[in-house]
Amino acid sequence: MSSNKDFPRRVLSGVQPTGGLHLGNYLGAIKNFVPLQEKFQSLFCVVDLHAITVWQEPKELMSKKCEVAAAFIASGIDPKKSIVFNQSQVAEHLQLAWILNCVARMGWLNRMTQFKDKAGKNKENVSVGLFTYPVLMASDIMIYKATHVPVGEDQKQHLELARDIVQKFNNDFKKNVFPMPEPIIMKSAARIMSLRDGTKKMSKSDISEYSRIMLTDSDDEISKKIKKAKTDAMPLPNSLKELENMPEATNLLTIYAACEDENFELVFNRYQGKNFSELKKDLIDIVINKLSPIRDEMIKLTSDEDYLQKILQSGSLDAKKIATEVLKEVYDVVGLNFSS
Ligand code: AQP
Repeated sequence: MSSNKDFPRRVLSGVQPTGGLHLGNYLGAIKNFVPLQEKFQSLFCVVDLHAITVWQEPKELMSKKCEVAAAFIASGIDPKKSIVFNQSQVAEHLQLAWILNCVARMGWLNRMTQFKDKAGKNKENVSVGLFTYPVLMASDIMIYKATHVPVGEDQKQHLELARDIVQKFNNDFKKNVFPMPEPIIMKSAARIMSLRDGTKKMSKSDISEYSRIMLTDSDDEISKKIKKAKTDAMPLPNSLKELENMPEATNLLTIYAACEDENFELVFNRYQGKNFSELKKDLIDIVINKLSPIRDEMIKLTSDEDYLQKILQSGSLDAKKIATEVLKEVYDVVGLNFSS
């Protein structure tokens, strides 16, 4: 049985360098990392080994990693308070992942909906890595004995799998090696949806650029994308009940509330019965206010890739110190270590 009381509280989360970060990544994940670093020992990771489960152009990968590091720092993550690092530079993630592959069950992985969504009809032709991705994610968490994992709602199922793996590992080896990782999912922005279709999550891989606001978008681009966002011809409804069948309106109000750290219902009350043009006009200002300082800082930071690489390298050395100890303990427990 797992109990977390014997473990220091530690946060781990990661973002893939798959090319550009959007408002969903920011509101659903990165923004929430910032206050956590004040309360917990925190590790924030650029997960390039996850990114290469689908093709990544080798020449572009380093810049993409630097862009994620820049987004972390520009959003308020302080590399002096948190460990900001690069997954592939800490090989222990992979060593533990293999052991966890031997703990996780095929049936568990077969249930992962993100694999089904991403593989689609092409199931026979996608990489094996895309299928085992959630085991590597469990390893990312467990190699630091992380107790808390802030993620967007789309990652909830993967986190549940990580919890199953923790439980089975501790039970199989009859030792409380790993704490049970708790998800931290901010209800207010758990799932930011596409601006073109309120039933689909905002995502980098959507073919329409108008579906997402990027952290690097200019004020003009933000304004154009919000103006073009899908809405109904009718004004906003007068009750929350009617809003339930309006995913695009709900999404715009969610973005507003999350950017302003305001209660969703209060924002709704302000705009109920009004035309969408009024909501959109204010939302443009709010999103620009929130994102433009981050974008400006990101532009400054990404102009000095050496600096960002140094942050990632130094963070990776700090992360490795924790990971080496945990892996040694795991090797002992599993019976893989020599006695001298
Ligand atoms: N739309 C979203 N709303 C809220 N949170 C989101 N996250 C992603 N999209 C949304 C959260 O962002 C963190 C980092 O995600 P990631 O870039 O590592 O991978 P992802 O979830 O696969 O992002 P995308 O944009 O959806 O990529 P593609 O299109 O490649 O699948 C995670 O905590 C995630 O929950």
